Amino acid sequence: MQTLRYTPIPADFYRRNRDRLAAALPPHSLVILHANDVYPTNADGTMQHRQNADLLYLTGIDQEESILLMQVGENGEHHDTLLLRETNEKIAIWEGARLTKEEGSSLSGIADVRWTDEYSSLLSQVAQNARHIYLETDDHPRRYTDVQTRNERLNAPLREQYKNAAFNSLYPLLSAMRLVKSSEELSQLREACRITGEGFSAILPHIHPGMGEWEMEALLSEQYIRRRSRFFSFLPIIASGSDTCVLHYISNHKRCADGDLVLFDVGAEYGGYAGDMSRTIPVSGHFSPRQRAVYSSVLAVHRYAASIMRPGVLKADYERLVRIRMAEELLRLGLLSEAEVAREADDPTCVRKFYMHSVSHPLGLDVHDVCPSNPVFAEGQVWTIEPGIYIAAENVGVRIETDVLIHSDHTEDLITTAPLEPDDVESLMRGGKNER
Ligand SMILES: [Mn+2]
Repeated sequence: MQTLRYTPIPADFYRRNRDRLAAALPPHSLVILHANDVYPTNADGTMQHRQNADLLYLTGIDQEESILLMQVGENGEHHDTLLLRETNEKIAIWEGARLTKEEGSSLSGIADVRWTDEYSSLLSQVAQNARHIYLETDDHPRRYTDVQTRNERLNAPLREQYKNAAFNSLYPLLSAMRLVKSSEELSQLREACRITGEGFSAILPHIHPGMGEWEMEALLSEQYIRRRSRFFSFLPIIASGSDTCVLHYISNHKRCADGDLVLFDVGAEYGGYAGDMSRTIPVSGHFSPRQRAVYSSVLAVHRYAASIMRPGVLKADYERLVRIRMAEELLRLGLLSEAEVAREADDPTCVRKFYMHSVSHPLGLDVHDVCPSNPVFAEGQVWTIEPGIYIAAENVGVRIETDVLIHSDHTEDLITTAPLEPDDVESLMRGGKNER
């Protein structure tokens, strides 16, 4: 299906991903992967469909009720079947036609495409012979929900039905694969990051004291959607004053008072990939001396983190080194004492009073993308770098976040379209008007 909104990744990428997954599986494995549900709201309402990221990664199919079956043979050769929801007259009139078999095949590179009404009979044929059955489980360490996913619900009876097969999770394999980005993914991520920064820079000249946080959100969404982003890649955080210290503030309902900082943690989604950027600005257009001091400390920690994010470094060691560097800045700002820092010089947990989160997470199809536990940095990975200092007693919260691609000897900032230096923030906010 032709989409003019964004350029899809060619089918060869999805074919390669399935080849690599199959090569990692033991002989006579069966992979079963379902689309995510369309989640209900109230009455006859639903949320917008959000595709299962692993299914998207292996097929490129962004449609509800889709299913991928992969039958792996003796030597990694595999036969793949894509099952799609068939369009009927009612669907065509109310929702618009769904993918044809030909469209499904050309997007995914899978030759064997069928309608979902064949699923039960096909599954019972192929599952009988499988020695290993690989299912989707969401093992993200921070996942917390009572809601059962479509994969969990539809796969639940299989363990009883196919007692001779060994059941395994796809999560460790796919999270390791998804951590290193291909050139096709990088071009989508670069575009998501470009839009994220460029849209933000475009609204800076229009920000002034008294403006509502929601009005900034409205300006930003216009900038993103005009640039072909489908929507924000996560609920945008636009927090002024005391709420700059609320890490996941999303109500965006206050007017900004003169002298406030405004913390933006926002991202545009492009072609299924997420941008994720934080910038902190003075709503008046000028940082106070204290705000500038805190900003400069966060920026110094940010630059340090980028300088030590190198292939071969253990993520946990990197986080610890950043905490040590952060302690220096918190000392300089008068927020911690020498004694507090000296007590745990190797890993000063006292910094947690003013810096409560970790500095980096992987980025990709998901904003907090999947990765194996205890990851090691490597070339081709994309991570955020987002230190912050939050001083609730002073209504000063500053977070600065960029998205970077790891190279052999440096990290490349993918968001070059938004200012980092405090002078550049102020100058963009003046927007050429020389009011100073
Ligand atoms: Mn982030």
